[in-house]
Amino acid sequence: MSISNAPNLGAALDALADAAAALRFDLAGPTQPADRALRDRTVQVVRRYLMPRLVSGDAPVTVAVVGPTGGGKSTLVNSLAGAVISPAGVLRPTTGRPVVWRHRDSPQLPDLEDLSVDTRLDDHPLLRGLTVVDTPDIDSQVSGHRRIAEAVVDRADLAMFVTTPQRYADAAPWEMLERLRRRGMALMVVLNRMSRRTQAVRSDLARLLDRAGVVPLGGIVEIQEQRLQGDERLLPRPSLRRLASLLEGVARDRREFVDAAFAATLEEVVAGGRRLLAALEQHQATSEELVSIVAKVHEAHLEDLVLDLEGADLVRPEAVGHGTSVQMGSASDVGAVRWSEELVRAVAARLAAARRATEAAWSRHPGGDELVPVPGVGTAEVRRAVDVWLDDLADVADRSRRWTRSSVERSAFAALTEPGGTDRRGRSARARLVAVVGELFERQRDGIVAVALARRDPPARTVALRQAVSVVEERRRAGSV
Ligand SMILES: Nc1nc2c(ncn2[C@@H]2O[C@H](COP(=O)(O)OP(=O)(O)O)[C@@H](O)[C@H]2O)c(=O)[nH]1
Ligand SMILES: [Mg+2]
Repeated sequence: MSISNAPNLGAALDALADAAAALRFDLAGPTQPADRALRDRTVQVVRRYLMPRLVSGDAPVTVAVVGPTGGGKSTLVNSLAGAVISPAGVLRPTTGRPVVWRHRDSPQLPDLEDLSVDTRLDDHPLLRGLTVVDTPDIDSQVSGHRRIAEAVVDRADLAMFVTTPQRYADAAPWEMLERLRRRGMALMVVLNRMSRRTQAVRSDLARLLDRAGVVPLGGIVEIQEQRLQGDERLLPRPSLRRLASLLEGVARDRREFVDAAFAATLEEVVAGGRRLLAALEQHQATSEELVSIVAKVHEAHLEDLVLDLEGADLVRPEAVGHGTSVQMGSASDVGAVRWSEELVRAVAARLAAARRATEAAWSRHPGGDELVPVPGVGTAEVRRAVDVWLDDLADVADRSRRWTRSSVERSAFAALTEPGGTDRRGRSARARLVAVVGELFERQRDGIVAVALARRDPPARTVALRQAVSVVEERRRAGSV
C-alpha cells in the first residue's frame, strides 16, 4: 500500500487516537496495567508515528538503533558519521536520552518531542535518505531508559539491533525483538565486537532469530572487535563497509521501507484497537459483576428485614414494651422515643450488615478490592426516614379525621409488635414502613453501585472506539487496493 492512496485516513486516525485516549480502565484487575499500556501505545503510535508519516511519506527512513548496554551502538553511529554524534563510554549506561542524527534539511520526523532528545544536524550523504536515532540501553538499571527505547522503536520505520557475543542471549533484548516482530517492521541485526574465539555465536544467534521468527534484513551483519581510532574512538572505515552499504540500500529504497513500515503499523494499530475493545468488554463485565453483587446482597438483607418486620421480630420486645403506655392512650414521649429509636437502630444495623457483606464480597473480587470501604446509609438518615414515616402516618390520620395522635402511635406500635397483623391500621402502617425501609436499602445500594460505575468507562466510549476502529479499517482497505 502507498500511504497517499488512503483517502481521509488522517481524520480517521485522529478519531481513533481520541477514542483510545478517552479510555480510563479505572477498574483494577490483573489486566489493568496491560490494558492501559496498550491504550497509551496506540495513542502514541497513531499521533507520533502514523499521522506525521502520513503527511511526510517522502521524509527519510527512521532507523532506531537498539540493543543491550555496551553493545557499541553509540560507537557504531559515531563511526558511521565519522564524528562523535552520541557519547560512548565504559561508564554505563552512557546514553540516557535518544540522540537523533538527522540531515539539516530533513523534517523533524518521527515526533519524539515528548522524549526530550538531543538532535545533531548534519549533511552526511547517508542522511538524505535516513534519520538515525541512537537509543538508551534496554537492559539498563534505569527502567525509564527502556521505556524511552521502546517509544523510539515504536515510532521508527526500521530497527537496527546491535548485540555482542557476550550479550546476545540476554532476556531484555529478546523482549524488544518480540516487540519489533509484532509490529512487523524491517530489522537489521548487527553482531558487534566479534573475535576469532566467538565465531560459534553467529550460528547460535541465527538459530535463535529463526526460532523467534525474525528475518534480519541482509542477514546478520558481523563486525569484528577493533582497536578504536583517534580521540573520537571510532571504528576503522573498512570494518563498517557491509553495514554502510546495507544502510545506503535502505536510504535508496526508502519509500519502500516507509510504506511497508506504515502499512504494518497501521495493521497493528487496528489489531490493537480490537484488543482495546475486548478489554473494554472485560472491564464492563467486571463492573456488572460488582453491581450485581451489591444488588443481590441488598435484596437478600432487605428480604430478611421485611420477614422480621412481618414476624414482629425486628425490635427487641422489652424496648417495644415501653410503648405499651402509648397503646393505653397516654402517650409517653419517653416510651415513644425509646421504641422509635430502637427501630432506627435495628434498621441501621441491617443496612450496615448489607454494606459489610458487600465489602466482603467485593474484597474477594478483582476490581472490587480497592473500592472498599464503600459508603452506607447511616443512622441519622435512617432516623429521618423513620420520622417521615411517623409524620406520614399523622398525615393520613389528619385526612381521615378519625385518627388521633395516639392512634397514630398505636398503629405504628402495632406495625412493630403484631406478627402477621390483625389490626388494619397496623398493617397499613407496616406496609408504609416496608416501603420506607426499602427506599433506604435502595439508596444505599445505589450509592455503592455509583462507586463501581464511577470506575467504568461509559458505553459511549466503547461505541466511539468501535466506530473509529472500523473507519480506520475501511480507509486502510480503500488505500490498499
Ligand atoms: N576496543 C573496542 N571498544 C569498543 C568497540 N565498540 C565499543 N567499544 C567500547 O565499549 C564501550 C561501550 O560502547 P558504546 O558505544 O557506548 O555502547 P552502547 O552502550 O551500546 O552505546 C565504550 O567504551 C566503547 O568505546 C570496539 O569495537 N572495540
Ligand atoms: Mg550508547
